[in-house]
Amino acid sequence: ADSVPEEKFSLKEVLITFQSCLTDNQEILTDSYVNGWRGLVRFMNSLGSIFSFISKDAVNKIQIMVTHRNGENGDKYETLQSMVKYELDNNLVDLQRRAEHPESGCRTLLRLHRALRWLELFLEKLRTSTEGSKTSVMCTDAYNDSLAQHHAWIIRKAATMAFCALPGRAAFFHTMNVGSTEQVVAMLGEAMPFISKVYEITEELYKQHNLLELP
Ligand code: 1Q0
Repeated sequence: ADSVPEEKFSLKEVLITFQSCLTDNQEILTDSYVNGWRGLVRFMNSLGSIFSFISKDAVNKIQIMVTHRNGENGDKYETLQSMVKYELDNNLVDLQRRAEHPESGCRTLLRLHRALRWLELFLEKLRTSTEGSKTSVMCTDAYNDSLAQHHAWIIRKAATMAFCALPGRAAFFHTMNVGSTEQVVAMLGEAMPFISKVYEITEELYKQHNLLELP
């Protein structure tokens, strides 16, 4: 599946993946969702090894989802909606504390879902930023308004320190390999609605089933 040559890597393809997550009846395809994260992790790895403690965790969660998908009941994991139904109906989710099912699809995906909120906030800041804006500040603000609430102090500290190593806005846009600043801004404007939509639908699904605080 990973046949795109390294030098052609563009963040545009990654962000467009989130568009292909949505089915006609507003369900979210697990494979596309996971592929979107895979591409983001690849991009993050190109930013330097200081982010490897983050990508390690992300890769671990991606792998858990792939294992569910490749398992005996893989078809039950085709969409996030079918996954939630299957795992809840069969008591495969630890609801109070981590116990028999520490790697349920529901709790694993919740971590990626929370990170998607960070991505949404960060991309919107990048899109509306100006030449003097600092990526590290935008990234930290986005993090504090989303993921940080769910992280222990030590992780918040490590994450905030890593963000300081982000390249400046111009270099960051260059690494995205999308083209001029105008093209980056246009691409972000195009991709954002899909990311927001995927986030919203997942949030609603988790809220309906009372899964937003899974341990
Ligand atoms: C470019 C900078 C990347 C910033 C990524 C922000 C996320 C910071 C998260 C730091 C925490 C990672 C360490 C482990 C945390 C876990 O404890 C936590 C909870 O899991 P658990 O099992 O302990 O309950 N895990 C998480 O919260 C999941 C974190 C997943 C992070 C996935 C990040 C993927 C990479 C994204 C790079 C995107 C760059 C996009 C730039 C776009 C530019 C247009």
